[in-house]
Amino acid sequence: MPPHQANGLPAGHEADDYFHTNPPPKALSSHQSLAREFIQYHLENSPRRKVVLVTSGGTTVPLENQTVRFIDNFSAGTRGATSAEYFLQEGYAVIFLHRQFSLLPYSRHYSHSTNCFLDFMDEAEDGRVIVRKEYQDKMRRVLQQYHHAKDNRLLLLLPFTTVTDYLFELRSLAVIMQPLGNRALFYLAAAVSDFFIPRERMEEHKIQSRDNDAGGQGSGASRQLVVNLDPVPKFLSTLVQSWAPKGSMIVSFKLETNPSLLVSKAEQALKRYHHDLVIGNLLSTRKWEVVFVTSDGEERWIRVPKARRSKSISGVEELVGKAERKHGMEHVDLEGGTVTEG
Ligand code: 9Z3
Repeated sequence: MPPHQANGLPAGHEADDYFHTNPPPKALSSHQSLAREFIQYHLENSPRRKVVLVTSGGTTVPLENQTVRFIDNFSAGTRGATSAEYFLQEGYAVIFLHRQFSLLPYSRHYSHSTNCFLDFMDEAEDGRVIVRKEYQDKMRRVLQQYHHAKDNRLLLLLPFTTVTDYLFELRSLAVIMQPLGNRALFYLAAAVSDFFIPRERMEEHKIQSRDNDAGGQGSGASRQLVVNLDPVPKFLSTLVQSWAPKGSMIVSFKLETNPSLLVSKAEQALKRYHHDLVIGNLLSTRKWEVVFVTSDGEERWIRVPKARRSKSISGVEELVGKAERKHGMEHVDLEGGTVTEG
């Protein structure tokens, strides 16, 4: 018997209803074809290849169908993009489902305001544009890894924007990944909105301020915009129960701001969804500490020591060890240690 939701419907029903009443993203069928080809390629060419779906970045909740305003979820995509690089290093093929324009594996080193690519470049005496001497070694390493991933078709980049796009994509990808069986891993680092506006209640056009209404200015409460959001169905239970391949490993992230809630919320999620692992993090310390919470009651903190805190924590190596133990796989050891226990 599938577990029941607060509204009395079995877990899958709420999600089914969601997909009938909200429109799929325009790119869904082209993304499905790309993902099918990607999985097929790896099944045929390297049948032992493990494939991870990494989700990354925040989902939006549009307030209008022709969207001018939207609610956003916090996430730059650092965790997802960094983790994808480490999964690639560990020999995984990666489907990177990411918020459009958020950070991407490899290019993340040279994008965004703090890492503007122009600051890494120079003009040589003969007028050629070159990489500055002090950045050559690192950029060569990043470039080699990037080319390795590209040349071996190990990285598939698929963008989403809204929470509805995200859920349609997640469902399709999980189903497409079914032939992988226990070689599939789900690493759900995207920051997914808990609330949304259902299609039938969404304004078509830009919401007007009351100033524009015939009959005058309006003030105070009459000019407030009251937004009424519904809860997003608990898709994680449906992912675990029916979309994902049997025997696959499913890892979700839990983001909190209140330290006293983090571990209990992670435990609650595991009890509710019956997946493998919740990686908890706090907004303020997420770059150097995470907690692994497993259904057997294990609570394990992984910390980057103070001296190395300029590096982002990924936790992937620890996780890969767990996945391999779960499936009795041999471990392929690759360099690039990221985490240290503290
Ligand atoms: C996370 O907790 C991620 O680690 C961060 C990464 C969003 C904090 P950045 O991209 O940040 O490096 O800037 N993701 C949150 C996952 C989430 O929203 N989980 C939901 C939940 O726990 C659905 S699985 O309810």
